Amino acid sequence: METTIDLDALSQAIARDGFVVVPNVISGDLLARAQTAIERIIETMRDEGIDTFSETLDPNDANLRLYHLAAWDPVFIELLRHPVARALVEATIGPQWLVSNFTANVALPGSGSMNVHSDQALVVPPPWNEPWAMNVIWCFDDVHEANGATRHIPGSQHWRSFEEVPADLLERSVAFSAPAGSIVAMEGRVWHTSGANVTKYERRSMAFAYYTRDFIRPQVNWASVMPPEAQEALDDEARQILGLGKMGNIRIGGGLTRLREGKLPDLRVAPLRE
Ligand SMILES: O=C(O)CCC(=O)C(=O)O
Repeated sequence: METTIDLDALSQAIARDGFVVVPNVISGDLLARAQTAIERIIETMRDEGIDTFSETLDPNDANLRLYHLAAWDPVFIELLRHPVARALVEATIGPQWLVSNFTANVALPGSGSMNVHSDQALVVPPPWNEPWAMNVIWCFDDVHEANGATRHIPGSQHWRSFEEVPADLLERSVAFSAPAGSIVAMEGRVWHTSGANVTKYERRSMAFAYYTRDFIRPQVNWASVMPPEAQEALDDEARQILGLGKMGNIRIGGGLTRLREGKLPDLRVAPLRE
């Protein structure tokens, strides 16, 4: 089914509500490749004895945590650059961004909620005045409350400091609901958590593409987690969004160095240079 996507309306919804659910962003071959890649990663992790249980995040091992998706399969680079994801990220946090992290959480029956958190609070100290981070959540299964869909706290994008964060977070939380192939585009200040999967047989597979402004150090050091052959297969733009160029934080300063030429730097749009 062809769906018309009104990017302006979606960006306005994010600015107003902190998130938007966009159905039918992927389908057919691309959705199938992403689902298959998730299965393959789980299988490989099991074969290689890599633990899928993240004790620091989840209450039990019914959540399978898959890290560094972009290092495992090129389909995830494709998702990171998907035009809808990209347009919403850029409308929300601006054109200069890096991929901070890309993980999957496959919640099996019996999985429970992790601690409620905001992703921006994980990487930037308060005050959280503007959205400097954005999660594009890819739904590879139909997700709903009973199978543990991500839950968010309405209005929490307005909290500026830890003092404003109430104690009854889980009670205030509301589950997203979306068919497979949807994204939930959620700005970084929205407090959220995984839901509990209380179904008997349903699995819930979701992946979290986490983007931050380029002056924030990414959560993952892609140069370290990505095998050399996977890095060599990347094109220039993929290297750039994963922060794999030779240089690190030079974009803002790049503008200042041109002061000597008598030009005022435009700090907002100074190009990324190596
Ligand atoms: O799995 C979910 O629904 C939420 C995951 C999440 O927020 C995280 O991994 O930081």
